Amino acid sequence: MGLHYSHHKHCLTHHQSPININTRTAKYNPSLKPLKFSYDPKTAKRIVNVGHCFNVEFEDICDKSVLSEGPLDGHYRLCQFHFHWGSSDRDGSEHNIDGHLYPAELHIVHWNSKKYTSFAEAAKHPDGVAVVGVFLKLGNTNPALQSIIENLDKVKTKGKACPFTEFHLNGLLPEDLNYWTYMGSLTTKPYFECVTWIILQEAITVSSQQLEQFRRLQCTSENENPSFILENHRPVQPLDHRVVYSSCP
Ligand code: SG6
Ligand code: ZN
Repeated sequence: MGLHYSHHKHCLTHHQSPININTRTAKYNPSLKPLKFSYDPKTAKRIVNVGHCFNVEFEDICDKSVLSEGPLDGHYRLCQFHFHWGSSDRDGSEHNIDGHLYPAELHIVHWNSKKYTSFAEAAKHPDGVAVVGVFLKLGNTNPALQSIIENLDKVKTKGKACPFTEFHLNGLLPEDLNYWTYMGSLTTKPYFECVTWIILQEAITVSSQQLEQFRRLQCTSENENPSFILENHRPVQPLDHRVVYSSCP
């Protein structure tokens, strides 16, 4: 008798991110609550060039800036946000919507401070991390984004950081806070399956010139031959048996 390899294959779970979101098969879940963003501008700390993108870091030693409600149980503490973009304005987002890519995607990263004591610990658990994804579509210069972009000159090369305080992160959120949600992973190494993804349905705008500034950042250190961060988005992963829920019908 042969072994049932196909059975074995189905036992492995693959809850990786990003995914393509099919808006017609996403399931409306009336028990999903509206999201509650409580961000304190004072917790913004610094911008760091991490080589494959730049992170805007927040002080996360206490629950001053938190995300709660929505699909979440308890509150999740804000620790950083970053963007994914592409080598041209035609692609760049990680999540796809009905096979369509946006030119960029903002990820606002939070960790479960009710259950865990640090991001590193939280990332080892399926309920450890919550990431809010916001799509960027081509349009007018985004003023909230401009204050970040004006600082990118100071973090041109890998490893550089500059202070960045008093930032109103709410300015990067769209008006309509309806969302899709599903369980997935970090989109970079170590790809831990620890993320409750919350993808906002309404996009914010970015200008082509602003996207160009992202691509001027270098993935190389100061003393190396310059090479640029032209793109940093992971391709979509299989949905498998997962369900994507929508907060609105
Ligand atoms: C970016 O995404 C960040 C990096 C890491 C990664 O590359 O620069 O800090 O973030 C939370 C974390 O480890 C994965 O985060 S993501 O899944 O939201 N894209
Ligand atoms: Zn990301």
